[in-house]
Amino acid sequence: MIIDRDDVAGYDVIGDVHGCARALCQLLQELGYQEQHEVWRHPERKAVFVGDIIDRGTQIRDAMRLVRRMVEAGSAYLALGNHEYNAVAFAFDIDAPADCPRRQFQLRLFRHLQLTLQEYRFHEAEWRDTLAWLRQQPLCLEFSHFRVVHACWDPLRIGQARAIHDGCALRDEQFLLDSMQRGTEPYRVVERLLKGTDLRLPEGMTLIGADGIERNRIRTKFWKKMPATYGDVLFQPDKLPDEWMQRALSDRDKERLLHYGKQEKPLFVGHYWRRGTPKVIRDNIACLDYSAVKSGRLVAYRMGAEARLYNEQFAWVSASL
Ligand SMILES: [Mn+2]
Repeated sequence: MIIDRDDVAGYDVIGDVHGCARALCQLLQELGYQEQHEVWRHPERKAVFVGDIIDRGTQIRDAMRLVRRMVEAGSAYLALGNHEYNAVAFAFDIDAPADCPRRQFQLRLFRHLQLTLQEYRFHEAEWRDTLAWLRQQPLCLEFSHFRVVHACWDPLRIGQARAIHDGCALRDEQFLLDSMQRGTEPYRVVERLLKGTDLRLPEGMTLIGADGIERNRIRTKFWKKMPATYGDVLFQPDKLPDEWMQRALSDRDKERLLHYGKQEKPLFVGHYWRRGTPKVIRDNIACLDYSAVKSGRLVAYRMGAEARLYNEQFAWVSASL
């Protein structure tokens, strides 16, 4: 979705909320927003959410309602995260037989959605309505001087997403169905935009993450020019053993990676579970996910009209409220 005609003084881009509604209220207040008639507004600014409003936290429904009200009232935008995608996909056309590959795909999403489904269990109609609303929201946002996507800006995949309802691609039933099938273009669009680039670990190697899940892939940077080793591109909280960090990338590995150029518009992402004090990755890339929920921070970046990003523009609250 392209937004070039907003009459505002600036935007407050907000990282993964993950059900931390109380922290979100506190952050909005610190940014100068006020709640009027159940909608948080700023007299001259708008908020932009990078996605992942649901799952993990304890006030998921409150967080979702708050964000939806802001978007519907025109005081915020939402770009979908992989968790919203999971919720939409999980619930879509669930009558397929259990042995059909799409149903298998949907069932694998369940473990991520348990807390959300639990909070909505006595609000079924509201949940269905929320899912229908999420399907109308975009997978990426482009403003005149900056961009927002949950995990990775890949021009090819962004173009494919935009070709369908101006980036609100989940509105399209066939896109949504195909996105649940490995190897299709919609599957690649969703994976790339909402989960980023990754590399498969060498044959037989796996890594057990802090979340206890065993993986054979690592999340990677999509902005590194001419990387040589796994260590050059690793971008996730779980470390690799030293000898893997120094391992050379093969030509095939390099083909899987991307390079977001230094001259591109500033880009905001969430998704990556950062730790510590928020700072920019580069003067045109900032990640706003600082692990809200797990005693991390809920982070915003106050974007004005400037063409570059600065550490001084971050604001945050502790999200272990
Ligand atoms: Mn997230």
